[in-house]
Amino acid sequence: SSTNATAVSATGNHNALVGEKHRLSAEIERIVQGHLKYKYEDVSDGWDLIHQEGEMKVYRREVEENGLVLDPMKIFHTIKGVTGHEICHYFWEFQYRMEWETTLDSTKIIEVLDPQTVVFYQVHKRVWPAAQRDSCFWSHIRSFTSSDEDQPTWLVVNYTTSHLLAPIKSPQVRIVANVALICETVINEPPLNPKDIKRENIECKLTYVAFVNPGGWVPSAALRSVAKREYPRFLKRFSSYVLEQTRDKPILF
Ligand code: 16H
Repeated sequence: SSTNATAVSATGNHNALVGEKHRLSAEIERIVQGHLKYKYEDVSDGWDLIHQEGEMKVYRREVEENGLVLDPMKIFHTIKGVTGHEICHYFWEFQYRMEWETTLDSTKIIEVLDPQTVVFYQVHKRVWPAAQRDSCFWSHIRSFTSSDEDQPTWLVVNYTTSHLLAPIKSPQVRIVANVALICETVINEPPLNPKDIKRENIECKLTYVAFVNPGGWVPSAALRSVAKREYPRFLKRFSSYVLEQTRDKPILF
């Protein structure tokens, strides 16, 4: 292992080293690349704009399979005063989760795969007239730079996985999901000295995509109205949470 390798011991995996391959590495690579490609897909065809509020635009594509609603969601938002790194940091880190999530009863990390990848087990609040849901997913955070001038793009992907520490216990129903938060940072009127960049000069352009199979049975109309209400609510609450957390802190580029 190289010198910059950092051992993560908080949850007991002493083999979680930076850049180290593990059983999910290949899958993570494939799913991350898929999101990056899909991000540039146009929403003019087949997507309905179901909610617009300030800079936020919420799109939905109606998809049903065997009477079960699988509508993909795609949300665009621009948040002034924060970076993509900050947005992704607060979305990915376990310690902040219950401060902005209002749709969960509980969350826990059941495995640390590497310093950028953990496995979560979450119990969701009953938000619709059906059985309670839980979820088990790997959550991966990453940044990459496309050119030298650009600010790095940050992303978090949450993708359902099975895990020995999270067996499915009926009547609880497992949600299957593939969710990505992709963030680009824009610097407006950049000062000559990068040290002089102020929060008023920065904004984060984010794309949030969710493919969610709620599992079990849920009445279509109820699920669609919950989704239409809850996704915008989540993004509003989460973005004001990040603004509040970062306001008096140095900018995390
Ligand atoms: O992305 C959100 N929260 C993540 C952190 O808690 C977890 C989420 C996820 C959910 C299920 C399975 C894996 C991963 O990425 C914010 C989600 C806000 C969603 C509110 C909408 C609820 C509408 C009903 C849709 C079906 C429920 C599944 C929730 C996504």
